[in-house]
Amino acid sequence: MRITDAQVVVTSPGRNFVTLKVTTDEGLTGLGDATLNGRELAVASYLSDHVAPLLAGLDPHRIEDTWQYLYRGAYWRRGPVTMAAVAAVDVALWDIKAQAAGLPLYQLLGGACRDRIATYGHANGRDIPELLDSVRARLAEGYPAVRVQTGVPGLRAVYGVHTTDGEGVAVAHQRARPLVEDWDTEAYLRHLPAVFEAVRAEFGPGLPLLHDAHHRLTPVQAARLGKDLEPYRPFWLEDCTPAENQEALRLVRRHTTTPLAVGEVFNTVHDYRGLVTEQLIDYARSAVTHFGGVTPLRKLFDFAAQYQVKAAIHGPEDISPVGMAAALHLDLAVHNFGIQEYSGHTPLTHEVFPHAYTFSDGHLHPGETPGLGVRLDEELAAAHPYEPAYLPVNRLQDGTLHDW
Ligand code: CS2
Ligand code: MG
Repeated sequence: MRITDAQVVVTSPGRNFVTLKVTTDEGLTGLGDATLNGRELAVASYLSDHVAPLLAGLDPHRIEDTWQYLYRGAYWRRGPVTMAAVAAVDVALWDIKAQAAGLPLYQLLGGACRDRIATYGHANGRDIPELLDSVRARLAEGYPAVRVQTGVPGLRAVYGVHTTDGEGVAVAHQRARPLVEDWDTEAYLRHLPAVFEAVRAEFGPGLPLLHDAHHRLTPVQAARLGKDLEPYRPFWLEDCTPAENQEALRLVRRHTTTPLAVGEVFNTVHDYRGLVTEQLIDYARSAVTHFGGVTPLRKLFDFAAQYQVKAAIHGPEDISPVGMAAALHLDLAVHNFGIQEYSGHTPLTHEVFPHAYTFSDGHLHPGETPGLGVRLDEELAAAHPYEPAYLPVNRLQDGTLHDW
């Protein structure tokens, strides 16, 4: 079998997605997700200008060799744009190989280690009562675990939470310039333990509760937050400090038993190495889409397993159904699975990407369709073209731009 063509499709059925479609001379086609939220066209160009011309004529079965060719061969290794592009090729080739074998991808990864994939959903509110309603809504949808995010008294707009003027987060994503949100770390640190106390009081000790700090704390602030949350037994504290400085987590770890999760902005195993071998984290959160594909993420999870670090793949709305399906095949096959983030997609997104995976009773399953089990309705995709959109930024009360 030979690759005959590779096309990039950028579509916006509610938000932007970048998809690579690899075609072969035997009629099989494979899909890969290359969506990099807010920087989509950089990856689209990387793929169509620099990668697609290299793929024609290659044997799609040679996944490892093609991965090494694109990673080592480029000289300029790593980085989110490169690794999202490499991921799209890798996933498309796994899709083709599994279709050729007549098997769902997870079977080629060793077969199922579990029957279904536990998820967590997002609950958020401008204040505690609104958050409690949101948790209730996630539980009614069947989610077995919930991430809780709230507004902070005195702040107008906090990421992931509706602004006080009633404007939704989704609107912010569609703006031609980034929405400016505000931030005050001390106010947040004072408020969050009360949020956890209220959620525990309402829903009891058994509900797994997660929280995402979005890289906004210093090491000592993160250590204090971890300690302050300990009485409420969080499932994890995510991205507590900026991602560039992995050593910060040594200080955090020394002071708290709150489990730590990181990795959604990491691109390679090298970002994790010390964190895993020193056992400074509990969950590795990279997405297939931003880590170079199924091939390297499987290697990371196998490495992490030796240190009791678990897989918890990033699954926000900006991972397309193609990237989500790839995650689910891995989740089913790796032994050290922890939990899968799942935010779902708009109904139109599900139509543009018809898929075999299912969500029921708070659990996902990739389905039994050969390959990834996702297709692309190209006509519908073309009817919803790219729309410029940015993630928000945040500034401190004095106007200083702060960490994401
Ligand atoms: C978040 C994401 O899902 C998460 O944990 O951190 O919403 C993240 O902010 C976006 O994926 C950025 O594109
Ligand atoms: Mg996160």
